[in-house]
Amino acid sequence: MWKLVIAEGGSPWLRTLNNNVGRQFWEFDPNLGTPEQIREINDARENFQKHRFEQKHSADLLMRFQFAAENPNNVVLPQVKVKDEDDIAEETVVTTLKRALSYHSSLQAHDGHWPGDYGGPMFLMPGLVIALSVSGALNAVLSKEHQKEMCRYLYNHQNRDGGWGLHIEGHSTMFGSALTYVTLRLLGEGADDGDGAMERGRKWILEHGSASAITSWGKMWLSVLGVFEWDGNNPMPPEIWLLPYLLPIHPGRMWCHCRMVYLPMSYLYGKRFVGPITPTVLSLRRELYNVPYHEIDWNHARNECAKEDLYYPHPLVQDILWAALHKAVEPVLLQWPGKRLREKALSHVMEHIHYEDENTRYLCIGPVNKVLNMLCCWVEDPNSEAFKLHLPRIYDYLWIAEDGMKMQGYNGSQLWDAAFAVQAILATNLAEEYGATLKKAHTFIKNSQVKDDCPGDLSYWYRHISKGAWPFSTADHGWPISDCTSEGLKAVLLLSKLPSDIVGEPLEVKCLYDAVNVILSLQNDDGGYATYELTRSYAWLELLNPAETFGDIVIDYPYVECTSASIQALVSFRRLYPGHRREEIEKCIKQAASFIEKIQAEDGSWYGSWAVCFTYGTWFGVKGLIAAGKTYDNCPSIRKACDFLLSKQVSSGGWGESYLSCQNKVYTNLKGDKSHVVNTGWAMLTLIAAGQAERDPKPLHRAAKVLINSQMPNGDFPQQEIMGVFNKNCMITYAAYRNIFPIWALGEYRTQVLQMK
Ligand code: LAN
Repeated sequence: MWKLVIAEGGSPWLRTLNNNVGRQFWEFDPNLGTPEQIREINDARENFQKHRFEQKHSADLLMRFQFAAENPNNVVLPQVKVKDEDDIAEETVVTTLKRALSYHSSLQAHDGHWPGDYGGPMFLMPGLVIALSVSGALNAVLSKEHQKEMCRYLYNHQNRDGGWGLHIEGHSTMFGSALTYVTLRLLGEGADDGDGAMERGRKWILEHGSASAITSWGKMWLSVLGVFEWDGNNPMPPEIWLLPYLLPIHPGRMWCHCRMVYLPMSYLYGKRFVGPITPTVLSLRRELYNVPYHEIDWNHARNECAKEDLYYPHPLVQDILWAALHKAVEPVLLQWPGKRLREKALSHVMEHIHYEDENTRYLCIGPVNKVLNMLCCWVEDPNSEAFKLHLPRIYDYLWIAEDGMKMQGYNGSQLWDAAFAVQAILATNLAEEYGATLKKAHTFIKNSQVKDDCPGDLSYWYRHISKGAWPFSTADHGWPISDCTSEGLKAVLLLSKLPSDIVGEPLEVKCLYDAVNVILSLQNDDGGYATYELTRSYAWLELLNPAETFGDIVIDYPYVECTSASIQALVSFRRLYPGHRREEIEKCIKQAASFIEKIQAEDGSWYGSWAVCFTYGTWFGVKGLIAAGKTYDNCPSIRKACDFLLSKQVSSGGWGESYLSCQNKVYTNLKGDKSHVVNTGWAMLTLIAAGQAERDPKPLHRAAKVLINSQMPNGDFPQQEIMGVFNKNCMITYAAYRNIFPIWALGEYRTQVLQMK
């Protein structure tokens, strides 16, 4: 049976700063599990498979089964339901909350964090499997059980039409389909395996323009594997790193995720690296195309892209630029004396790769650059220590649920979830009963703060300060993020107000100051906040975004979420430490608030970029303005936002926003105007914060009824549609949200609506 392991190392090649706090990975132990437990898992798998076209999101059941077995004494109060929304008794809400909190506490790991599934995107696992295949490490790293579960996952997420999407709920794309097909083949599946699934996959690919119409990132992976020619790729010259930083296009000015992905890609491109040409590779060259491989027009393939994949089509400037680089510049750089420059650029790039590997304890910033960096280390030296140091960190990115084993979008969402969970629990006013949970979470948050800046001259490495920041996942990952720092700071400040015999010792004041320093340092001139760094270049650079499936990747834009979280954190801090950097904080809050007002849409909403989307963004927009001292009565923005949300309440009383909102930037209900517990939670939190209870509590009662009645017999809430998003177009799972936001919203409902009656 599979077992989730927490905060453990287990490899001499594993680097850690804090004893692996927050680390989560799955291990297979053939001797584990009673027959009943194994049956329970198999039933869940079967059930998922059976309903996979209606319910595409798994419910993270393997982890839940494990925690249930570890907490046999977790008492659950009897379930309560509401019939009449006009008469919700406080007792009913309190019972619902206690049931939800006991359940959620039972999912907390011993190091204080809430582990969970952070899957969703379908384009991540192929990178891992291709990198491991070409470096010959596949079977050493991924056991037969791993590979079996990965195949299960890929088959489970095949669409009805035979293709695979960009993410689990998405329509079929060439990027998803060709890469998944290749991955299944590399994992040992035959071209006709899977009860016709492989054949249907191939058919989808061949009918939609074949693998030559895959997106640029797909072309790169297929080239590494040897089933696509490097000549069919647009140039990614490593020399760009040698340009002066003054130029707006310098990669040091790009969004760190973009920069960190194109860094190793430029190495592989610059080297024209191709893995060993095996029989499977030769066979794939036949399976993936409509014409014989040697007849493919690679120059034409450079700009081909299936229409299903095109979210951000290349503007003409790009085509001209890539053609010029491809035809005129590359030939020079591939021959002496241009080759000398190429070599210099490659070694410069490799230096940066090693720096980033070391300073993330070989986790790297995300799943794409993790496997690319790992492969670059192998290409540089197959026997290198660097490659060995990469291997144990692969498991940090893998997760298993009843739909199979997936590769996650990060090494988890540990800090983010814990910071929200603390705020949610405290909102219920039941803190004392859940003191043990809060204490553990507090310890976790304290252990996850980033203690130091990266070493060396930060500007040489294009790194911002990190000392005092909170990361999204773990301290070992270590990349500082504006809103993670803010949510982390908000959580520890709230906890510092409670008795330390209940929640543990507060964080040292100097650590709070460090966090504030990070937040202040991240404000842009226009008052807004981007994600990891200051905005370093111009929005027009997006014209050069070569990734057809993603929007807004080239620079780090300011976001309503990041800006609002920063205001909230600084306001909470100022209340407790009014003397510290007073004027700077004052000014920062003011400018951030006017930035938020400025970016509000005409209809009163805010577009959130990191979850779906108008309900999420509007929650942040309103919370930020209220923290900055605005009210419904004195601020038209808040009034408009409330009207907006009220106009989107569905007939059941909840809110349900589809992921299509993000892509199309138009509010879209879920199919059948269904409500979703997470959207309902955000909308309630927003309206309650804006004083809806005093004006007309009826919409809040209706929403509370939806949440109460959605609770499951064991205290859990149902996993509904996928809620996270990035780069406008790709969805990502936030498994803890289904518990956190109903708790938070019902908590506020209890204290701000019912107790105010
Ligand atoms: C994340 C996860 C966390 C998220 C929040 C903190 C929630 C947000 O408020 C700010 C942005 C941030 C940090 C974020 C940015 C984009 C990420 C890193 C991700 C969604 C997780 C995965 C995604 C990353 C870009 C995926 C790899 C794909 C590429 C296109 C490079």
